[in-house]
Amino acid sequence: MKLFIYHTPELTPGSEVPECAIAVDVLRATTTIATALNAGAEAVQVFSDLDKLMKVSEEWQPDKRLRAGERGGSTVAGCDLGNSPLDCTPEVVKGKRLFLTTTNGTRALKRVQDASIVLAAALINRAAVVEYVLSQQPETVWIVGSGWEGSYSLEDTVCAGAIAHSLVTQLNCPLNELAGNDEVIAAIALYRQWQDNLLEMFHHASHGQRLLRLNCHEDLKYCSQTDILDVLPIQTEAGVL
Ligand code: 3SL
Repeated sequence: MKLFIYHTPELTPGSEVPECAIAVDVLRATTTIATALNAGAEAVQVFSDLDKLMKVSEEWQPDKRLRAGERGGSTVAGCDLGNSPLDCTPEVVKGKRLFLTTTNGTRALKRVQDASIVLAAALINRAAVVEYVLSQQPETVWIVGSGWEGSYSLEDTVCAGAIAHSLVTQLNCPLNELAGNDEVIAAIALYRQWQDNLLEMFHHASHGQRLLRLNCHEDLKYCSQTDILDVLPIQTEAGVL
């Protein structure tokens, strides 16, 4: 297995896709997706475009759908939900399809949607994702961070490092055997530095700061937990998670 980490969708190589792609947006899209599915959502369908989301979801029975939209951290007018994982309780999402658009996370998922295996990972479901990847043994794996509008984000890299750290530990192989690019080594080092203080790191990160300004303290706390949900958001043939 060769593992590559790309910090943003824009940094992935041209038209290629890997056998297995893992999209990461710890703050907060992939954390929200994992939480919604764990709480019994029927599926999560992601869109980079709001108008398309509105059009496609219109065809769905109103009591079976939830429109979730975020731009700049805030809820989009006309949507039922924003992008807070804390809103995805069983009472709200059970049995419903979530139609989700966010600033960056849904773009990362769209970029890798043609890979044979597409997963959405966050810290909260890291172990479930790693276990699945190890069971499939794909030749090439990409972890793609969402970043923020094309630039690097600390929290996605630390999550990529958490996944890479767990893979290299469980494969019990030399790091350079697994690492397909230097980003893998750097991300693991970042995770090992901060693994016991992830919430503190989120408070330093630029998007963490942005969310704190929007009073999302509890979101940061929730998103900084590791391995708390045994849920695998995986793209089906119908193109939903
Ligand atoms: O950029 C994204 O996709 C979002 O996750 C951003 S936010 O955390 O909802 O502000």
